[in-house]
Amino acid sequence: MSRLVVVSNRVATTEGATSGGLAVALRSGLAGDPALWFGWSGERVAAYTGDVTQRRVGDLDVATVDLEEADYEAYYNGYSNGALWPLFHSRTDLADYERAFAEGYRRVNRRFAEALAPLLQPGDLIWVHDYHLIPLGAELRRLGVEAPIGFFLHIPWPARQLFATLPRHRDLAEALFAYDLVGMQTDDDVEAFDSYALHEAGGVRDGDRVEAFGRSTIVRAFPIGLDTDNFLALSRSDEAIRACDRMTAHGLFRSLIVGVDRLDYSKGIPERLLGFEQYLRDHPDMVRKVLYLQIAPSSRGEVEAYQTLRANVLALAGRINATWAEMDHAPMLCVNRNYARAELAGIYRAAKVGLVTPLRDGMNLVAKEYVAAQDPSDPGVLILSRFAGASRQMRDALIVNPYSPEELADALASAIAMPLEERIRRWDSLMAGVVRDDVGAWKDCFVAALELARDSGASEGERPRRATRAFGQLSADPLGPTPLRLGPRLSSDTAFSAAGWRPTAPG
Ligand code: ADQ
Repeated sequence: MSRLVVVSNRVATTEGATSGGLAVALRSGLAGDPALWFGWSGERVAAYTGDVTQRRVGDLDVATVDLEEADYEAYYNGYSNGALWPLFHSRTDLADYERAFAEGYRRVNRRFAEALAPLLQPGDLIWVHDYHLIPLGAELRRLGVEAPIGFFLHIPWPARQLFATLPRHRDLAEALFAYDLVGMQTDDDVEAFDSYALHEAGGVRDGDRVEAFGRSTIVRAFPIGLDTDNFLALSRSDEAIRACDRMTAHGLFRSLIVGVDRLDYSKGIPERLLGFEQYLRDHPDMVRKVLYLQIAPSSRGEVEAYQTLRANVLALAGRINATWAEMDHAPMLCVNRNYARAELAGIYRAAKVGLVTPLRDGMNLVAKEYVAAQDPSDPGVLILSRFAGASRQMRDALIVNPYSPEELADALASAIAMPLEERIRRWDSLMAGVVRDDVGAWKDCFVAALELARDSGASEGERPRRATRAFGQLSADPLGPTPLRLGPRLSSDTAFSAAGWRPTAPG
């Protein structure tokens, strides 16, 4: 069996303050098979050393490097979270395109490649994750790495005209063609990528394969799932039951509405609060009958846009309570901290409504967690933004436009009044998808497709050259192209049936 080498910006082997969806997914997705997880340790040092720290965590090999302060600023805060994150979430107004950030991004990707390459063994499959590391594949190829390399983007791919606002956007898009396989969350993301590759870069699509920049790669959707078995076990734990009891007691005679998000502008928290305010305005008789709990721990607090967002959310929550609270009741609670996943499971279960209304989201695992935590005999209702990747699969949620406070208010009214029979019918269907398309299926499917991409052997010279130039280098790279072989086209059906799994058909 091949060893899987997973590379992500952060290596987060234990649940902690900075864990987001990617860390949660990888921790559970990697359990079981031989694997190495490589990435940043989370530590910052004055000057980069390139020293790799290796350790074993359970059955997982972990290798990390420290980042130097200047790299942290330029690569992490600057390019990754100050330019790519807002751009890929359609917030070009917040994107900061400084050339020094792009240089730091390129430098760290090169450093990661140089630190990782000596750890690779024959037969390894390499799987690179997310927007921090788009050029890593090209950097590894430049160092002569021949192993199959796949890439998965956890966040949305932006619309063509937005992507073109990024200086040197062609370099970034071209870097993806160093991979054997590129995975995105949804067909919408694949379409947006195609639009760029075909219309901006003069490429063509043939089945799953996209050819552009004189190279080709497979680009298709692999919707990520929940670590469902693990989450179900957590939701039966004493910690979950205690949290559920606590919230149920606190919300006695009231319907609990819950939102759980990292405090990020992509999650639509202020818009959601406006929707809740509209609901109270439209239904004054319900003011004492509902309690909205918004859990939103701070993330990326050093970035200005996040500080502004935090102030906005706290001001709105304050306004809602100032308007509607009475001496013995406040309609909402806004909590700025992390909870253990088991506690979250208990909180979800106590809530009659799960409000998941991002303005833009690659998938959104909170939506799936909310469904998994429900009591099958009395499940709550999921309200889900149409702009979350999850809405492509979870058609039995109440799908809303998060920009419209009236629509959010109407959805809240429908959810709170929904009869038990309809709640059970919707939940049954949602839960079937959460169980079937779990994180294990996602991983197996991606890895099977990556193996097929490698094994789809053909005669020498048929395969378009792989990217050998590093991100940002001139096309006339003196290293020149390396001729490689191109196999018969890998069809998506073959890839999925190889893993014995198909994604839920988008509605
Ligand atoms: P995120 O943007 O982090 O992930 P999401 O998928 O919702 O978004 O995952 C968040 C995770 O963090 C969930 O597992 C949730 O339980 C946890 N979490 C949130 N608030 C918490 C709190 N207060 N305490 C403890 N845990 C908390 C990125 C993309 C998503 C994509 C995932 C996975 O932005 O679109 O779904 O990667 O690919």
